[in-house]
Amino acid sequence: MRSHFQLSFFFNIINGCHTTTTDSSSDTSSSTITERINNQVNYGCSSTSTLGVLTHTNGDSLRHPLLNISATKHHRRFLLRLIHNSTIMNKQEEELINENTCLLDTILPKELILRIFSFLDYQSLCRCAQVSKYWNTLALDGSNWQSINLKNFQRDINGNVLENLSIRCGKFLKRLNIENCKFITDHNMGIVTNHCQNLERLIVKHCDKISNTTLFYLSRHCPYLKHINISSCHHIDDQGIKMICTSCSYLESWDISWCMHITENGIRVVTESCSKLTTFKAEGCTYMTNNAAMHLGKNCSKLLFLDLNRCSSLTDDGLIILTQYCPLLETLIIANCTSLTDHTLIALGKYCHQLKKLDATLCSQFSDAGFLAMAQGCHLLRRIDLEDCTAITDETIRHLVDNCPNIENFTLSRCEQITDDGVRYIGSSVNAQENLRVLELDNCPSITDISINHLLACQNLQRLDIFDCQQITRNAVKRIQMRYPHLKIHAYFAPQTPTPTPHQTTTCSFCCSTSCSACVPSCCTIT
Ligand SMILES: *[C@@H]1O[C@H](CO)[C@@H](O)[C@H](O)[C@H]1NC(C)=O
Ligand SMILES: *[C@@H]1O[C@H](CO)[C@@H](O)[C@H](O)[C@H]1NC(C)=O
Ligand SMILES: *[C@@H]1O[C@H](CO)[C@@H](O)[C@H](O)[C@H]1NC(C)=O
Ligand SMILES: *[C@@H]1O[C@H](CO)[C@@H](O)[C@H](O)[C@H]1NC(C)=O
Ligand SMILES: *[C@@H]1O[C@H](CO)[C@@H](O)[C@H](O)[C@H]1NC(C)=O
Ligand SMILES: *[C@@H]1O[C@H](CO)[C@@H](O)[C@H](O)[C@H]1NC(C)=O
Ligand SMILES: *[C@@H]1O[C@H](CO)[C@@H](O)[C@H](O)[C@H]1NC(C)=O
Ligand SMILES: CC(=O)N[C@H]1CO[C@H](CO)[C@@H](O)[C@@H]1O
Repeated sequence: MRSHFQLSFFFNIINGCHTTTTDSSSDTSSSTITERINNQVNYGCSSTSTLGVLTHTNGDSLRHPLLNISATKHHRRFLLRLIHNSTIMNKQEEELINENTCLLDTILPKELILRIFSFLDYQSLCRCAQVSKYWNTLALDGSNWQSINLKNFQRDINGNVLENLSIRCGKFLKRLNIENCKFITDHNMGIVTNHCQNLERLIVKHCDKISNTTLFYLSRHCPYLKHINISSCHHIDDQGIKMICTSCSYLESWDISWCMHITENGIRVVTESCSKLTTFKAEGCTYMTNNAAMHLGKNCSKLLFLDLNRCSSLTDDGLIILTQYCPLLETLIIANCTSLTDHTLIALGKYCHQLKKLDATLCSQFSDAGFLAMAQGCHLLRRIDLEDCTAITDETIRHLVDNCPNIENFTLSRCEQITDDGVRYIGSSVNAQENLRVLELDNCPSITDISINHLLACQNLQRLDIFDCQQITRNAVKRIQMRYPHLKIHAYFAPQTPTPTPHQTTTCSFCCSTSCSACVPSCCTIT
């Protein structure tokens, strides 16, 4: 009900913005307003954008100078609300606004109200826009609309809404997320890019109608683009990649996951053009070959985040070169890259000393020896996911716990060779006792209540997954829960299946009274 209300509200504002705001400031005058703010009052803002738009820090707004200007208690509370709790206003607060708008309008100059509005998300802005004509103008000032996320409205956003919104935001818009907005076409994006030439971050994941042409428009109009996310856009291919790469020189983050038409060649173009690349996501890309991985490594040595989930063509050869050239790598996801072996882990230990997160789910060829080599080089690991690494034993746990003191989240689901000894290494490590937050041990059939006892030492554990560990009893779970009431435990106890014993007593009724073997089966019940 509420969200429906807000949604229609949102559309009214977007659709009606030209008619309701007869005195609405044009793009040029709104930019002079913000320029004036910039020149006259700089409230400890960390940076000023190229546009002259104020960008605010998350600094302590409790000590915001605005609170000094409007000294009354009433105003203080109201402003604090606006600054801190922007999403939803209740009835009382709305009344408070109504009571106080006039007062505020006279106390605060336009620039300061604009400044307050810059803290609000767009739903709240739309609410403020309904308060009065004056507030409407200010709330819809383009400077307040630097970031728009339409993901939650995906089913309702059609091309016109987006076009109108982009006209409203103009050059102020920097971040646009239209994930899953399936009605949006290349034509709409042409209008958007034309009006919003300062776009820095664009997510068009799953926008099925978007093709090469949108990338062409971006290349023509949006030179400041830094992050582009075209995940699951099936109509984009190497042609589009080439266009955008030749003109957007600030690109540092790419997501081409599940783009089935982007080939090794397209990836090579990305890597050769974007030397600033720090984030690259290519989930499920069959064309992410060893060659592509080598290009990526050799050309993008600043890479911090790399997601190669399910890139099934990759082998050690690609990963070894890649790791060699990317010493800054902090996050590596190689889940379901099933051809990789210990050589990849050895290379990681040798070259990637900054590694903090590793997801090696389903890398079933990784073994204890590989993890020893990796752990000896990657001391900063905080999150490690080894689900379905079926070849590892307790030794891997020992190497990791001994060498990586910061491990917070540790996943060992379905590592069937893990025993209580492995869990003992965790429980007896001073670092793990202090740092471990999440431990997933589900489907490890050999661990028993002894493991739970070892874990009693991990005082900061927040979640423990032990479902489908058949040898763990309710009592052990109760014990650790008593010690740590806030610990989330995911345990599941299968209902006791009666194990058929050779000496079961069989009673037969009706048809036969004595010898069971002689009974007609349908009239026998086992007790
Ligand atoms: C977009 O704006 C135009 C011009 O103001 C208006 O006529 C139209 O109804 C709007 N469309 C939508 C869907 O918002
Ligand atoms: C607000 O006023 C108080 C007292 O007048 C002063 O100490 C403080 O520095 C002011 N805060 C800001 C952010 O200007
Ligand atoms: C934010 O506002 C809502 C609704 O008025 C209220 O329930 C919530 O407690 C507020 N949160 C904070 C942190 O003030
Ligand atoms: C991408 O653009 C090229 C050239 O403009 C075209 O040949 C190709 O068919 C387009 N691909 C898709 C999937 O639309
Ligand atoms: C692309 O967008 C999706 C959906 O918002 C997000 O899950 C993913 O992390 C994004 N990719 C990058 C590289 O940020
Ligand atoms: C792993 O990849 C294979 C194909 O490459 C796929 O069939 C399977 O579903 C994937 N597993 C997971 C858990 O993603
Ligand atoms: C560990 O998991 C918790 C809870 O899911 C999460 O908040 C935290 O960011 C994770 N830590 C790392 C290093 O991924
Ligand atoms: C600019 C740059 O470093 N280009 C290199 C990209 O990678 C290839 C090999 O894969 C090199 O030949 C280029 O010199």
